[in-house]
Amino acid sequence: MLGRAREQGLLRLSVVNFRDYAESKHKNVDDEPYGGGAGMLLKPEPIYNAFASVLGPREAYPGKVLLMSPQGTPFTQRIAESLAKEDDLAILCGHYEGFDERIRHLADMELSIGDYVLTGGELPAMVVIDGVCRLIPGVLGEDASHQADSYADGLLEHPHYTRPRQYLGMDVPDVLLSGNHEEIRLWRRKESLRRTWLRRRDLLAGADLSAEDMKLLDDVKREEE
Ligand code: 4HQ
Repeated sequence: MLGRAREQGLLRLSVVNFRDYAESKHKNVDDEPYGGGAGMLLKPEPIYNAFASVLGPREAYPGKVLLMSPQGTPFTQRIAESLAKEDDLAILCGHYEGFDERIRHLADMELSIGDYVLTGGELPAMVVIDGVCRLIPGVLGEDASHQADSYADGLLEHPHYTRPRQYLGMDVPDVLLSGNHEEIRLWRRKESLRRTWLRRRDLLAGADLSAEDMKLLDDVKREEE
């Protein structure tokens, strides 16, 4: 999807290798921590030099600068939506165990993709790129299919079915074949609430639920007791 978006001119994406901006003749981008301890740290100069060479003075950069780190703000659909409104984004990341604290000063926002530790920030950066770019108008195609996604309204998605009607003894729910659009809407909303209640009860606190939702959720709770 992102490859097509680039071809269509909906998106410009480039990767900069900060090793090319290392100062020493050995092109080293990491060094030992002051105070001792295991592991190496990413040095600030290659990142600062790369930024200035490619994007110009930091204070003149018009977009948001992101830094990938498990210590960051959790990356959510809400954050993806706000980043998708920006014309320019820069993401700082690398393959390293940690970075010099002064690298943080380049960033507007530190983002985490989850509570686990990876070997580098490249995959987290790609996750953010994917989550943000699919929200750019035209990238997913004409239908606004992301509107119905999990999290778009704070709830998990209802179950989906396609042909065949029967498979390995598993039937498509009758209501989906009924042609009754109001009944289908209610069933989907209820199953969306059921999934969220069973799998991610924490999300219900932040979802804005209508009076109808509250009634459906009551039914779900009674059925799941
Ligand atoms: N890393 N969310 C370690 C991550 C990470 C995450 C990036 C690996 C930072 C120092 N980034 N480096 N989780 O695990 O964003």
